[in-house]
Amino acid sequence: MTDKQVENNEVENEEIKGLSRRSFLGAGAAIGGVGLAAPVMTSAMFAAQAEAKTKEKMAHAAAVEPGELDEYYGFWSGGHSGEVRILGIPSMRELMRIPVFNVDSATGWGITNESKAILGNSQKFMAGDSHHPHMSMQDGHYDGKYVFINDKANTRVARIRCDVMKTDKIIEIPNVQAIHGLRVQKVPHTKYVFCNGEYEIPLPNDGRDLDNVSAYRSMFNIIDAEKMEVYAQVIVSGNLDNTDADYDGRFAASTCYNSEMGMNLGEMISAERDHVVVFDILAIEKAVKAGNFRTIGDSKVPVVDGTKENAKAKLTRYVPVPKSPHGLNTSPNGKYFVANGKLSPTVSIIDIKKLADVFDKNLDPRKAVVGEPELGLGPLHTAFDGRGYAYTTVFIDSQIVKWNVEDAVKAYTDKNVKYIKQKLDVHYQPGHNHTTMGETRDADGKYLISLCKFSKDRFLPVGPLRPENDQLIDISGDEMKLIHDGPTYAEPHDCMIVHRSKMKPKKLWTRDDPIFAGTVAMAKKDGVTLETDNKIIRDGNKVRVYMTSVAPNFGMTEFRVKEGNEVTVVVTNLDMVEDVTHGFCMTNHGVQMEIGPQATSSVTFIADKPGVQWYYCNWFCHALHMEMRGRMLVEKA
Ligand code: K7E
Ligand code: CUA
Repeated sequence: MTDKQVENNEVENEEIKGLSRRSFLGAGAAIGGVGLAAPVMTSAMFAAQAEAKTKEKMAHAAAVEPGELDEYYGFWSGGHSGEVRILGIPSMRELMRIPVFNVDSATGWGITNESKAILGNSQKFMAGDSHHPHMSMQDGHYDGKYVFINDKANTRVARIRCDVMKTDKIIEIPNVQAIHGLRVQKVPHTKYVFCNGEYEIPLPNDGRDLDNVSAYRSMFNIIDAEKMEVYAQVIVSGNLDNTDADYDGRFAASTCYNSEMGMNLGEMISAERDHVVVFDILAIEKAVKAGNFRTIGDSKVPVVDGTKENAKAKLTRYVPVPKSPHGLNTSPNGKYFVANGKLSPTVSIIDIKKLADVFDKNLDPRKAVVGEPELGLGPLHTAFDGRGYAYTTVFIDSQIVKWNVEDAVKAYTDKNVKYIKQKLDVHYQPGHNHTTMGETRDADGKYLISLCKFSKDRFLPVGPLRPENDQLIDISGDEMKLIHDGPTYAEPHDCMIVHRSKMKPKKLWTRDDPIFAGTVAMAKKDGVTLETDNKIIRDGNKVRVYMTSVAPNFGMTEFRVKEGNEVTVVVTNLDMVEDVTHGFCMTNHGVQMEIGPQATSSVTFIADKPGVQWYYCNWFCHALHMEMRGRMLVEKA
């Protein structure tokens, strides 16, 4: 055992004897260890856990009964699983998974022609790392229309349509590497999605300047939300992390670490201060309209210079904050940006009104910082309840800190003012947290989710790879109360919680849905009416098989092709019944897909095996679901 592990296990044992977790994790942090090693489960630990469970059960009595509906939809990112998940809050029941950057066997995402058309050139990646799901807004209120999400792994941004809960656009962002922080413009509406290119690279990154580190840059990206095109990019000094927008429609702000432009850890954390970069979106729009931009390589995207050295352009300002800040969150009253210290035990409160003076009257940017409360070790992200309180995750201390924002501002000049209201242990090491409606004007302060990176002893051990722990906390009263442990698979970095009144998902597809418009056009060319026809079109080596489905039948129970034919099967689900989804699976061909009620889906494969190949419906649809199948007869070439 290493020293760290020994200490960690001792610490776990102390916890059972009743010592506070805070003191031991604090001690672990003090010697530089974060206490991450998984403990060995002892019977005493199981007993302690059972006791804790009973307590939590009592608190949980207020949760959702079977058959009842949740009050909120939660959109969870799926981290390096590449997907998005929908949970009901407060039950924490997982309602749906939306494949985005991953390949999904159940729905055929990444397999069907419709999904490949959306994935475009990037379908070759088959992997992704989704961090930040955020919903479009109208005047600072969720509009229930889209959820946007980044792919850090392959530098992409995707859009999910909330009427059908499917991804409808995915774009690759040029000239940058690793899209990380992502938020939407809140006011006047989500015209733009803001996202950060995290890693600095040469511009263009075509093999030049490999060793010329001083030429590396990272950029802030402004995406047209409706067109899903990059509107403009802003070169910055340092590399960007998280971002958020104001409630006035003028500023976005990003945390910026590595102002040193270092290439390794030691170099990256040498300076005492890094920055929050503030972007004047209106000034950037003006610069683009005036043609004050350049383009890079083959990309046509306007690129403007927002580096620290180019201060005279007034596109950006750099607010110094303690080194390596991480989360950036706007208070729902629109007054403050809060930058979370990560390596500093503080968060920096930036007065958004004063930022106008920083840009317009040359006020010293540091003067916009109006509070820097000390909260604990490793502050990462902050959420708000709409009643003046903020909730910050402190990673190393494994806690949520509830603090009063205005009191923290007062404490900046009057050390006697207390601002911390409560510290709650969470299990363990939280990253993001999120309150109900908390990133909008409608923050209602009912629930808080703590997305804990480690579950350790909270669940039955399932091998070396453990679930994470998304904890539900009741924040409606004076005190935060932990009411539910939610194991989750890798790795929900972030979530957003929207009241159900904002959502109007469809029950059936409409036949003119743009997601399958391409397939409808192909059928039209073939003279096929999808809603009535069961037809085979032979086009040289290509065969297109059009069939309908009505539970428990495919419109075609056999079709004949030649070995080596490229076969496209198009299925139109004529069922009008809510929740009757069919599937199509061609055995031994790696082909399957979902066809929702009134939808059309298609898939293309090579019939490379002579003989009888059965296809079947793989979404349970009817008492005779097992019988819903047919034969592809493949003649030897
Ligand atoms: Cu803090 Cu990618 Cu939002 Cu993870 S980031 S925690
Ligand atoms: Cu159709 Cu199962």
